[in-house]
Amino acid sequence: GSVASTIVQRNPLFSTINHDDIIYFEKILGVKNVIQDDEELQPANTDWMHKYKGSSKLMLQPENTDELSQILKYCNSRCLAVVPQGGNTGLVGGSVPVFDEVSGVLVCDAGCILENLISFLDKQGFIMPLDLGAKGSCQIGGNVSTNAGGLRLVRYGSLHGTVLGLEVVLANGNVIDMLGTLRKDNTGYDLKHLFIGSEGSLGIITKVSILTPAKLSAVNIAFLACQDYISCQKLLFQAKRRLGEILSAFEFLDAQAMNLVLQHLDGVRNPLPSAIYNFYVLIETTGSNESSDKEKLEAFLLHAMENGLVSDGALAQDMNQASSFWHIREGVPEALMKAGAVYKYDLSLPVEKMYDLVEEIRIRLGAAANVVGYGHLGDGNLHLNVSTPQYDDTILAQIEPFVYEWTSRHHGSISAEHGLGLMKAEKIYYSKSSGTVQLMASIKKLLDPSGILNPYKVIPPSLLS
Ligand code: FAD
Ligand code: 2HG
Ligand code: ZN
Repeated sequence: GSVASTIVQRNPLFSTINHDDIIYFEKILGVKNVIQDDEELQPANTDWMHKYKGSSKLMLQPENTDELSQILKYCNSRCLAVVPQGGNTGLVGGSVPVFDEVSGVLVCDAGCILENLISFLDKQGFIMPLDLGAKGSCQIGGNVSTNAGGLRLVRYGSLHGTVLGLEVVLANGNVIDMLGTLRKDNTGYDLKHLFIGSEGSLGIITKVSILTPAKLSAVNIAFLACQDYISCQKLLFQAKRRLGEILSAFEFLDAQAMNLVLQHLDGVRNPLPSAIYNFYVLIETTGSNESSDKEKLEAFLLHAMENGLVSDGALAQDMNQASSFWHIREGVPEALMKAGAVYKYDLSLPVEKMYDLVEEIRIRLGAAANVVGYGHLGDGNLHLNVSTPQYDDTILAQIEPFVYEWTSRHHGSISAEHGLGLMKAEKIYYSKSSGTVQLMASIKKLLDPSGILNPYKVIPPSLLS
């Protein structure tokens, strides 16, 4: 697809990098971790969607907190802007883990790749409380900074619940040790929460302590088809009651999303090929007793079929099949990327209203676009994606501000889990009151008075000048 450029006027208060800066950074980090080569910078200056382009001339790769602290202190004194970056899988514009087996608390560096943490814990009989399609490249520091939701939130809750502590470096280089490992600690303000989901705008996370659930032996996955959206809703209602404590994921995709995956991803097979259905639902259960869990799931499915909620379905018979079901759901963003240009919206909405928006946008855009709805139905989180051959401002004008106004009218959130980034910094008022945004700006000014951390993002820049 082509690139949609978002032009940001550079803040003239920021300095530009000079030769002395490079010498200083090389002294602290060593030559190999100070990168100026255009070819090496290019991937870091381009987001996962190839939609936003940066123009940073320098990438620094600190290897520990102390190095990061020294370079931030220097950048702050020189008024050099800094963009924190983890795995660069964000969708809005090395490492030694330590583990306590009894409490299940993992303490690790922010640069740990999520999938490596998952494998590390697997050997100890634990799992990460979050899982997402980008696990192979995203880093736990990036996950915490975006407060990533993902596929298991319905069971284990958000990172505001599972992150027990953080080490953070502030813009002035001060290292703040909040790396507690306690479940309960009501001594004063719980400041780590400010950094969870603040998208690198208040400080850089260097260490994370996180509560990890035990790995349970019985995991079952069903891939189901529903003919209409009301059946998906009823199925969710039933799943919460009949599967209760073993429900670990409830995801959905519509026929348009399914078609994209089948068309664009190699080796994907439709588990329910006998007919075309309007919706597909993936349900996962995780529990400790194989036979009783299976019995529960089968009784739930039988009831759903008898009541006409489910038109067809398949239960994974082995690990390969289970991962092939997950691959379909997790593959939607990649399939969309391959299909061309994408307008992405990540919305929290009341479940009963959620799909009305997809249908309304479909009517607005007609044949000009492929409108796709999928996401974390169990959490009330819709991923509305509009796919077109190229970026086109007339299409954008038909989607925005309509989609934001619609969401605001239904008391939803314009960013359920991806954050605001550059894309939505100016849209924050659709979901937050002006008093709340003012308070956010005051906190930003307190922690980062020169505004060097992730400029132009999260908070409308006009509030910070
Ligand atoms: P980056 O993209 O590098 O950075 C993201 C933001 O965090 C930036 O603002 C950056 O400045 C900041 N940041 C990064 N590291 C730090 C740090 N150490 N300290 C301070 N700030 C930092 N998100 C979900 O919520 N749920 C999903 O299910 C989900 N699935 C995805 C699937 C795919 C295929 C892709 C590409 C993305 C998906 N995402 C999902 C988006 C999600 O935000 C990221 O995947 C992930 O959380 C970002 O981690 P990262 O290390 O790549 O961060
Ligand atoms: C997912 O749930 C991610 O697959 C990405 O959050 C959603 O690309 C999207 O719209
Ligand atoms: Zn998601």
